Amino acid sequence: MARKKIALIGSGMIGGTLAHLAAKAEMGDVVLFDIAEGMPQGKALDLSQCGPVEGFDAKITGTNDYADLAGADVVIVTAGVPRKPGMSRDDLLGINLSVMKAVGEGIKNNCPNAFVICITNPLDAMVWALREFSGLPHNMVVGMAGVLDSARFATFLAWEFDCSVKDVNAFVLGGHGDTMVPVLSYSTINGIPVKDMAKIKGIPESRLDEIVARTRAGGGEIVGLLKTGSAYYAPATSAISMAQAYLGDQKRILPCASYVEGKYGVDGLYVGVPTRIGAGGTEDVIEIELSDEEANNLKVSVDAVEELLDACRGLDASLV
Ligand code: A3D
Repeated sequence: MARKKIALIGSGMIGGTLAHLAAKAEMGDVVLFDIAEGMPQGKALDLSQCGPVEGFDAKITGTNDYADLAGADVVIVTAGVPRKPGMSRDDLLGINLSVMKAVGEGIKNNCPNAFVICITNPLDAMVWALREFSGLPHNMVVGMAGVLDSARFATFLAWEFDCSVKDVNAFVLGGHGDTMVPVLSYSTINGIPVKDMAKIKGIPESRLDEIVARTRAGGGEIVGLLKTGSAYYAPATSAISMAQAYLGDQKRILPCASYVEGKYGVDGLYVGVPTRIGAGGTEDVIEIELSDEEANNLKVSVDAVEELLDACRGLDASLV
């Protein structure tokens, strides 16, 4: 059987990390694409030379030509610009929307059968626009945010409870922005609800509120420290877990920005929801019961995504 082909559109900080992780896990051959000339080729050469040391078999190439993406099984999109301190994700809308147009057309013309994972911000609007521009079926285009946001939430909970991150199951819904909804009622420490664990440990609810707030602002905290860009290690590894779920038909239930039609009171939007990923792409959206407060928070988040889509439509008349 031929090796799978993983195409990475955008070869910057996340793109390069994705290439390393994909090659190291021998997910398939990797093609790094970027508009910057020489950069994807240089990273591909450098990464190829990790092979003998790390012992992986994967062909890694770099290109500026969309034709080299032909036949890709998975495409992960990070093309665009990241945040700098003082910027919100929404500040990236105009520039990254035009990037999504070029990328969507490149996918449509060269690898229309791929499973496409978008990471470019503002995520929920960009994944929607990418789907529109590429014309791929909705189940084959998904956004990565929830796995990362949940990982941030889980990290902070593990630190607070002084327990292994492996035992924390943390849950975040909604858009990937300051309105995201970390859901404590579905978050557990190996099955023990987080609120019960807090009582056992004598941790006040106000402390859990602080952890929720830190999770919401988790990306900005890293931007503020790095000063030159945004997080890349955890975003990359999160997208890799989604790609592996697709390639291995793993049927994993992961929080992803998926196309929601009818569930959660949402009609025709990409928003962060628990999603089953397998060989059929995003195969199912799981609608969980929410408290009134959680449902209201989700509505605020969904409204914020709607506003961004209206802004996209205002910028590009081909979007309806
Ligand atoms: P960066 O290191 O700047 O890489 C982006 C790359 O895209 C650069 O190499 C550019 O040359 C390239 N590029 C720009 N325009 C095009 C184009 N038209 N076609 C192909 N390539 C192009 O950024 P990064 O890797 O740190 O971040 C990439 C994106 O991910 C940004 O939009 C971030 O905001 C976003 N991001 C999202 C999350 C989520 O959780 C959703 C987390 C972290 C970053």
